[in-house]
Amino acid sequence: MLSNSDVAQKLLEIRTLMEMAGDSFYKYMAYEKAAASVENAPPLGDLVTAGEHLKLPGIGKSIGAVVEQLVRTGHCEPLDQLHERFPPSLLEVLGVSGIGTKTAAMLFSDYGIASLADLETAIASGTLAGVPRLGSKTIENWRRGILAYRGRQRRTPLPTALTIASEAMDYVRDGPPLERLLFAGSLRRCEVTVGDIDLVCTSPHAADVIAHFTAWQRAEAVLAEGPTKASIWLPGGLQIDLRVLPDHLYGNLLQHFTGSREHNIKLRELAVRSNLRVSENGILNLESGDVITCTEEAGVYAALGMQYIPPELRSGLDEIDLARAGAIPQLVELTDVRGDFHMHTVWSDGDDTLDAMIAAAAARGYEYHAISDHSQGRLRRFGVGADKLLEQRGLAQELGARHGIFTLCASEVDVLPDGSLDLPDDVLARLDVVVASVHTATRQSREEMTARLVRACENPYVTIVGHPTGRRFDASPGYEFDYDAVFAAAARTGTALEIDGQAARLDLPAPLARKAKTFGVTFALDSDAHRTRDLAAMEYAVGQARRAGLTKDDVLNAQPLEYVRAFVARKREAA
Ligand code: DGT
Ligand code: CA
Ligand code: CA
Ligand code: ZN
Repeated sequence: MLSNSDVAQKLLEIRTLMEMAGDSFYKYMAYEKAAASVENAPPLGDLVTAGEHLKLPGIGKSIGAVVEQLVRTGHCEPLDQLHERFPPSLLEVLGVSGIGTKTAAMLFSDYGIASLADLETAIASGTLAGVPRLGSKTIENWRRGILAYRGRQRRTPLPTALTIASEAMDYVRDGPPLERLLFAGSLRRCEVTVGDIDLVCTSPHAADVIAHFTAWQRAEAVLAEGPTKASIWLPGGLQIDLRVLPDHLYGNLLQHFTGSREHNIKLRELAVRSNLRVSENGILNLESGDVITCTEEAGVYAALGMQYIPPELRSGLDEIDLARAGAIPQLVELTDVRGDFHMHTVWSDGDDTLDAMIAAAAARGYEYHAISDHSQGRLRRFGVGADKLLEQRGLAQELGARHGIFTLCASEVDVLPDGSLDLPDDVLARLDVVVASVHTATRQSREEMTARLVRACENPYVTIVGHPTGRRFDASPGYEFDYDAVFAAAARTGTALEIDGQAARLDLPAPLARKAKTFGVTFALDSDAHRTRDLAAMEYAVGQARRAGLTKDDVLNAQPLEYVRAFVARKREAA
């Protein structure tokens, strides 16, 4: 059955298509009012059953009948009729700024443009050039509008966005003198994908900084440009917003543009109760008229009577209450990380040699790390089987000693469909650490997958379950299983769950890690690097751990090597 907001959406669609069809203002506005009314009504299913929906404001007999049809069947006559005239894909065209219903109707009737893709093709091929009343400037604006629309539809993975943000920041720093520059928004909060990149900057030469920014060669279009802010588009549709203010406002500016929107709304609501108005321009005392400006972000939180809240926690959930109670946890930091349990070499599917990976891990300043090439598996020709693994062990220890790091001998074993592992116990027993991951038969039923992961946790040799949900941004939402059952099993058996920092994975996702923590789970933050430079993905694992509210105590590889050894031994002895 359609929800209230689904019904409201359909009513708005009718409204728009009616306008396109040239119906009168009063006729189509009635649908807009009805949509608003439905949105604010109690659940429509109940109302319709009782015939009460006709009592809602703005819903008379005829629209009432449409609402009833929608609720009961998901369809309705007016919309079906309108769809015979205009394809649903035409609505996308209205998402382009500068194109209204009249223009969309004209583009459809005169040029057969029925979708955004059609419009893009028509612009690119010059079909629309020379059409009366469509100047080249209008068409150029549409082209930019399409870029903007596509950008809004598409979110960029955090690692990609961080790379681009740092390139943009390097470029901005190369320009007119500035004081401070940092990325804000969802990127700073370590959200796994970002809608756009927000940069905040302080400089006495705002206009010059803006002019330099919009002149960046990599910008495909300048979307907006004002004295203190600008937005540009990069090829592929990623937007970068830049805001420049004087340095004494840096704390206010950064706080405002870091968000989240929900966090800022809650903060503002709280402030209003003390007669304070919070914005990027300072905190205004509505009684005295005084403005508190903050050179540092912590000053904003202090002025509002609370503890500093790290960006990763600014989700609008419970962080403001915690901060007021002084109960914000001391989140784990990159510098707390003493090792990395998950990395591959050319022995399996990695790109770099054992020596190069060990040297690179040592260069990161780790105390220990594990080489965890894939095991042979039934399905992997490139894996490291039992014999090769024992050969690797001696070599790895030697190389580790040479590079000044403790190299643990590990394997990333496959968890087979029945939950058993693809290396025998006597081989596992000779490893320092075992990472067990699901790589095959990922479409099992929820029950089978749950049992499979629980069984993996129950295996005394499994130290860590690798990338537990299997989600990949480029490929898969991950397999389905009963999270609670697996978290409980991990906690009960002393098995760590991984937060895999690999760009495409970020798995466990932060909301699940937050939940797992409530079960008492221990976490392993890993890079899952397949080449030396990807060891830096540890940063992303830490970011997700922070979003989950994890502290150093929750993280196995934030502990000394003896602790890790004891963690492994405890589980083996318990069996
Ligand atoms: P995104 O870009 O969709 O991944 O998410 P954000 O959080 O980066 O959102 P964005 O880029 O629209 O704005 C960045 C932050 O700036 C946002 O989290 C809060 C603040 N902000 C920007 N515009 C507004 C506004 O109109 N109202 C409020 N309350 N906050 C705003
Ligand atoms: Ca943003
Ligand atoms: Ca933005
Ligand atoms: Zn792996």
